[in-house]
This record gives sequence, structure tokens and C-alpha cells, in this order.
Amino acid sequence: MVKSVFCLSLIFVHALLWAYDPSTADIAKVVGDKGGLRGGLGCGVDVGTGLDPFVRDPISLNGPWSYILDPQDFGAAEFYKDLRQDGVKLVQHDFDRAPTMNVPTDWNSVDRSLLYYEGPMWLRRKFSWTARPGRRAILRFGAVNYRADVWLDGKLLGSHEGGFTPFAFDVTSLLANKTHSLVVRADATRHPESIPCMAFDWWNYGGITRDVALFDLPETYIAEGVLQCAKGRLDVLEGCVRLSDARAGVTASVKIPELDVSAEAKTDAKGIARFRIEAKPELWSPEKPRFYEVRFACGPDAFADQIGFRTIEVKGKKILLNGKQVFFKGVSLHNEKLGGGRVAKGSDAQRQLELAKDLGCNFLRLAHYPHDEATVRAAERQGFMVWSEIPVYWNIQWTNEATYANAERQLCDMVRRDVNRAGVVVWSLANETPYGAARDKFLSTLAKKARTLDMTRIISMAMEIGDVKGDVCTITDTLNPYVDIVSFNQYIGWYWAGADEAARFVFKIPYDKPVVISEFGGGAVYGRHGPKTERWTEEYQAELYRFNLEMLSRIDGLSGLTPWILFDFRSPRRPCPGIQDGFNRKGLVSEKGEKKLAFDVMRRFYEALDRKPAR
Ligand code: GCB
Repeated sequence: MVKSVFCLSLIFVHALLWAYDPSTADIAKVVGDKGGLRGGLGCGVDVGTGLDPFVRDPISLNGPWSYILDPQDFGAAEFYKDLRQDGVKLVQHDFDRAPTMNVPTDWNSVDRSLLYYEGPMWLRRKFSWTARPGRRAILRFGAVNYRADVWLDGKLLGSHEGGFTPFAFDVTSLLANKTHSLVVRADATRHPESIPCMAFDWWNYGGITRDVALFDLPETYIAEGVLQCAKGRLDVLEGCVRLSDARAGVTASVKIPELDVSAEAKTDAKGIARFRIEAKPELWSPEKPRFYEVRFACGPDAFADQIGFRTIEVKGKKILLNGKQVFFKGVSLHNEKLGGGRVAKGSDAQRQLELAKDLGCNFLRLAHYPHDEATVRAAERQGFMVWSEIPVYWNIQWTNEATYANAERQLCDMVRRDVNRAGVVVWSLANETPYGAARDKFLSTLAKKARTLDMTRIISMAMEIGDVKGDVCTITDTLNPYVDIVSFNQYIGWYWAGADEAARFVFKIPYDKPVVISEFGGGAVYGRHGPKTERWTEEYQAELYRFNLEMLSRIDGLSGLTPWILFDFRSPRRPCPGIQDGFNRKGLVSEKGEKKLAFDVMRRFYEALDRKPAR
């Protein structure tokens, strides 16, 4: 009963609190409009660039959290008040006697017996606080997978669904000069109405997987500060400051000391001040990832971010970065540590980024959900353009309104979190979804929403190959009109046809748009050698890459490739003993970081592209 009330309230929260319908497709206006997640039950706040641990100095609530497993979900029942409130103690659920794990972390990596545990799990952390009058306290979770219910000293702050985006609560009125108890019920159990849904090809690590931070802010603070090149303009920067409260007539400013430019504006009735600055910054590019310190200020509040400036556009079959044609020399990767476990801190992904550099990449497809902020920042610092996506994957409940609201909120939270990241050039909305009218309605609406959120980046979806007749593959997905680039996953040589057969296939793509192949590849076990006709050998995979590259190179308008995938990753769908052992083996590199033969095939292909003049 309590659980169904809880579920109902989630639906209610999604349906009611997502009333976010900006009237114009201008990012400077849109990101400034108030909207997004409220966290639930009247206590939450939306998370913008002003609530970013990288630009402020919040109090960290990372570190040891006590945890209690609850495999039969008893804690949600009234009887177990002790779990939620950390108050009355029943011996079997005593946090003080419970083991601890170091948050942020997924719980699956903490103990071998939890490898495939999906939840629920109860976690508690105590912290002390000294209250200061006239300040605001905001509690932010970088991500909890998948569902989080949060209590502070026994009071339910709210609930959040979606495992890869931040959420926050205003806890000002609850904090006093004392020790507080913060309790989270985290649950990664799959549900048919969720995003992702029941089936997907990765392990969806559960837990408080990203930073927990408490922001001590002025009473009215800058909730959002945004600055980037105006659409298609390399000499005009546009942006805004949005205050936490809808206060009109307050002066806000933005400044780039290095360029000696600044602007001031007064907030409107929504608490938004908009800026337009004429400036000619040195541009961000993969060859030279240039950043400027941008300072946002308003009254007693200020913060600075390192922001790069660039434009990204599509013209006919070409992708233009800063007005010049660019080819996405990419690779796909999961937000997983080499060997398994969710990336929890920036350095966890550093080796992956080095491998991608070594492969010759200038582009990363961060599959299949928003990756952690430290990785996105590290990627853009190292000169990678980034494709960022939400986990609308395979089949989901296309006609469920709450599922749609969830997808839209995840999209908005992703955009809002990374809007200042020059490296992020593609927002992708879905992966390999099955054809159908209900799907088309869902995803075309989502695509329109994406354009109202951000008209300066490329909108995409990774689709399926379409119709195959003889040797001709025709791209038929009815969603192509809604995206800027034609992207599809194709596995010729692996799920069908032999490694050396790909070269005979041709693609018919009836759209005047650039083509980015969002996946291709096949499996190989590192160190397994044999004839190139034998599956799972490195030779087979290398041969598959050679023939696929020959075939794909002939596509008119080919503008990028993100082979699947940089490294072997954990997937419970891949049990085959001695071959997969719980890992998807399509990596160009093993889960231990060892390069397979196909790595070199791909690297040489990108090297050769560099020697060719622009296509
Ligand atoms: C796909 C999916 C990806 C899988 C891959 C595979 O099309 O998009 O998530 O891991 O195929 O290995 O089959």
C-alpha cells in the first residue's frame, strides 16, 4: 500500500511538476526558464549550472555511508520506520551496526556477493552542520541509480527516478546546529515503465553512484549561468543568469577577464537576466581545446566556470565545427571502469580517454545514458567532441504518459547540466527503438522538445539499419526527418553475414543529411587467435572491421563513425563461459586494457583520414 502510494506520488510529481514549455527555441532564454525536476513533495529544486560542484565549493557528503540490504523491500512498509527515519531501532536494521561503503560507488562493486544485486538498498550518512542565518542550503545528488527516496532526520524530502542525472532538495529549513541523519533508499530494480526499461545490454550498477554535496549559498543564488556562441555566430556570445527566486529588477553580470569583455543586465519577472556580447574568442576545437574563465555574478553570489566557445552545425551532408567541415572520428564507450564498476570519479575514465586518443579519435559516443560530469569535462579538456544520450533504449512504454514525462525530464536535466560544455555537440534521444506509430509520436515529440531546449547543438537518435533486400540496405526509419544527422547501428559481419561479406553491401540513404554510423563491430576474446573466419578470434574481428570500413567509406555524406565499442563491458546478457564470462566482447580493447588486433585497423583508418583533404 505504502509502495503504491509512493508510485502514485512519483507519477504525480512527474506529471504535475514538469510544466516546462518554453515558447522560443533560444537556449539563452530556455535554460533560464524555470522548470525541470523539483525532486518531489514540494521540497526539491531544479539543478542548473549554478548547482555544479565543479564551479562551487560545496560540502562533500561523500565517504562512508552505512548500508542495509533489503531484498524483499520490507523497509518501505510502515513497520520498518527505523530504516527510513533512522529513529526507533530494531536490532535487525541498525545502521550503527551496518557495514559501510564509500560513496560515490555502485554497490555491485563493493562486495562480490552483490555483483548482480538490483536493490533496494538503504544507505545512511550522518553529518553535522552549523546554521548561518540568511543562507540557503541545497542538497544535491549527482546521480542515484535508479530510484531514490531521500529522508533527512526522518522527513521525506522527495523521490527521484532516473539513474544518470542530478537532483536536489532545498533543506534550509531542516538544518540546525546538530548532527543530521541523511537516509536514502536506492533501488535499481527494473520496471516496465522505467527508462531504461526491462532489457538492455549492460549492467546497470545500483547505488549512489555520483557525488553527494551540500551547497551553502546566499538566500537568493545564481541557479543558472550560461554563455556560449550564438547560433551560427563566431563573434557573438549569448547567455543568461537565472536566479533561484523569480526576482525582477536585480542586476546580474557576466565577465570574461581574458577577453576584457563583460555585460550587465537586469532580471525579468522570472528572475532571468539575458546577455549578448560581441567578442571574438579563440575557438574551442579538438586540435586546440581552448577555455576561458567566465564569471557570473549577482548580488552576494558569484561563480566562475571554464567555458569553451564553438559552433556546431549541419549543412546538407556536412557537419561544420566553427564553420569548417569536420569528421567525427569516434568510438563508443560505457561509463564503466575497465574491468567493471561504474565510473565514480574523473580519474576512473582517464585510461579510457587515453585509449580513445591513441585510437585517433576526436569524438566519443557516451553510451547509453549521460556519463558523469568529471568524464564529460575531462573529455572536452582533452579535445573530444561528445555525443551525449538518454537511456531511451530498445522497447519502452511508448504510450505511457509518465514514461514520456520521465524521458523528457532526463533529457532536460542532461541538457541543463552540460549546457556550458563546448565539447558536447550532439544530444541523442534514443537507441535502436522498434518501428511503430506510438514510438514515432513519443520520439518526435521528444525531438521537438530537444530543439526548444537547445537549438545550437545537433539532435540525433541511433536507429536501426532499415530494409535489407539483397545487397541493398535502405534507411527507412520514419524518425529521420526529426533529427539533424542520420545515425544507425549496423552489425553486418556479426549478427548476420560473415566478416568478409560486408564490402558487397550498399546503403541507400534518402536524406540530405550527414551520416554518422553510431555502431558497428563484432566480438573477440583478447588473446584468442585463429583463422579470420573463426568467430571470437581477434583475427575475425579485425577482418570484420576491414570489410565494414570499406563498405561504410562508400556512403555518400559519411561524416562520422562510433564503432561499438572501445572496451569490453559487463553485461549479464553475455554469459557464455570461457568466451564472454559476463562481458560484451565487442571491445577494441579488453576489460583489462589490452588492445585487440581490430584496434590497429581502426587506428590506421583514422590516420588515413587525417592525411586526406576534407571530404
Ligand atoms: C546494439 C546496442 C548495444 C549493444 C550492441 C551489441 O545495437 O545498441 O547497446 O551492446 O548492439 O553488442 O549487440
